[in-house]
Amino acid sequence: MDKLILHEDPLSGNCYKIRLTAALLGLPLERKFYDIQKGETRTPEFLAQVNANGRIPVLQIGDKFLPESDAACFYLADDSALVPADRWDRADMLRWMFWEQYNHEPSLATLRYWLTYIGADNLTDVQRAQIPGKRAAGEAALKLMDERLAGREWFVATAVSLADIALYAYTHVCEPGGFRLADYPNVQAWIARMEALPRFVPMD
Ligand SMILES: N[C@@H](CCC(=O)N[C@@H](CS)C(=O)NCC(=O)O)C(=O)O
Repeated sequence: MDKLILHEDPLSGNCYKIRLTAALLGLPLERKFYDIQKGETRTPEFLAQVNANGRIPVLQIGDKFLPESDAACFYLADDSALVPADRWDRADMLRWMFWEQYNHEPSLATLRYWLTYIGADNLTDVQRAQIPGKRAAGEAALKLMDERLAGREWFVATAVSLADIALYAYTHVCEPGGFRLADYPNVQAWIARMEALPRFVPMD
């Protein structure tokens, strides 16, 4: 495989997904850091060379740049056991990854970012007005995860896959966003299983 460079901000769970995938696969990854709070992903250089969408993570593979965390995880894991061989299971894995991006990350990750990094006192009125809706959506997402994990170890089939990695990234750090993991015991047990995986690395 070509040299891999992760353009990232270590506070981002989306970036961590890629780092965790590489670690579980034993793939070396160089890291290049940006501070999103200082707008470092919005400079003309970044927009021209790394990602015209102005966001991290971006996985650089040789001279190619791949934005979108779940696409980057897929690139790394495509030929590994983190992507199920069975056609149905592979589609089921993608189902959970798309759901993570549309229903899970926009509530759990956003509330963590707003309340931990921006700070409740610095939010705009528009952001403050969105908190109850995002809290309800996050609780609904955690409940759905807890129900899915009843009587099973992993989100898809019987082995850890990219679906687990994508969902773990912002679930295990959701409490500063105002969520209570103790209300979701199956999710808590799954978090412990993730953290016991060989070659697991924690978020910075
Ligand atoms: N869907 C994208 C989301 C990327 C994203 O929202 N990145 C955030 C950090 S997690 C970012 O770069 N924010 C800085 C900005 O928008 O200026 C993914 O999964 O990679």
